Amino acid sequence: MTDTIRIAIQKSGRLSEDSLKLIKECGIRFDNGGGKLKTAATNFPAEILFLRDDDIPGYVEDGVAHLGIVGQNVSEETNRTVDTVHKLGFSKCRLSIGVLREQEYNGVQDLDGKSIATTYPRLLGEYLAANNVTAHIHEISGSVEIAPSIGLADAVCDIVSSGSTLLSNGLKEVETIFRSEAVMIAGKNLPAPQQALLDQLLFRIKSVQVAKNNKYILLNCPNESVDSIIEYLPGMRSPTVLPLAQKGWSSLHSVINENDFWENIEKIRQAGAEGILVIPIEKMIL
Ligand code: PRT
Ligand code: ZN
Repeated sequence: MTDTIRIAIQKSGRLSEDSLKLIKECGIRFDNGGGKLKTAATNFPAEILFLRDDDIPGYVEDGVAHLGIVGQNVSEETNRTVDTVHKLGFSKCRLSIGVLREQEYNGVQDLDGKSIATTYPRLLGEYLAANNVTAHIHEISGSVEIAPSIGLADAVCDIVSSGSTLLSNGLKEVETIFRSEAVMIAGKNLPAPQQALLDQLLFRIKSVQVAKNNKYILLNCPNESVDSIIEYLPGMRSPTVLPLAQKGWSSLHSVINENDFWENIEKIRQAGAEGILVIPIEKMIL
């Protein structure tokens, strides 16, 4: 099937659920039961491959998969020749350096001559070189946070999300070297049919993302308040204004951005709006 697009996602781990959710929100249906390694979509020319996240950039580079969903941390560390085509906004985390809490720390130069345990030797090496620090990079494959307390290394360089793992291992976060989120990666020079399918997918992903950042809003207001309320609710082209059965009143329908929501809702109420309903939007095509 040369006109099928193969999408690699993490089989099981922190990226799996959101990756599957995104594909489903794009209207692509498939059966992922039974711990399969590969499944075909039923209503879109796509195959989903379930892999370890560290292997995804390599498979995309080799063309085994056309697309992959991985953390930027993994994509950058593996340093494969792939394109990052879209940021997906989930699995946000950072790659940070931590040292024992009781250790005095005044800046990155304090790491000179120290040993740092990590599973990210490439990104750490680049960071140290950029800061003119010479430290020994101790590459280990897991349980990095325990290294200082058992005397294996002076510091760690690992993924941090809430910070509680560092805290519970007696460490403090002293440098953030990389900020990451899940991204979609694609092979270089995709064949034309797969590039066309990628374009369709990106259109759907963007519609889902825009919808998540916006809410549908309906409200009632006296006719004389309509103009001032519209200033806060410009909508897509412009809001819909319909007469209520009660004389002198209107119903106004529009879209409001999630980021402006609380600030604007207060102003809208002060301008005379009442009976305000706010509804999630599933897809939004601008
Ligand atoms: O089996 P496979 O190789 O596929 O999975 P994995 O075990 O290598 O990766 P997984 O599922 O743990 O993580 C996948 C991706 O999720 C990572 O590459 C990151 O892009 C992203 N991500 C987001 C995280 C975290 N948050 C996270 N908190 N990856 C790992 N962690 C770990 C971190 O290593 C540390 O042990 O969680 C701990 C820190 O968390 P806090 O909340 O205590 O700070
Ligand atoms: Zn992994």
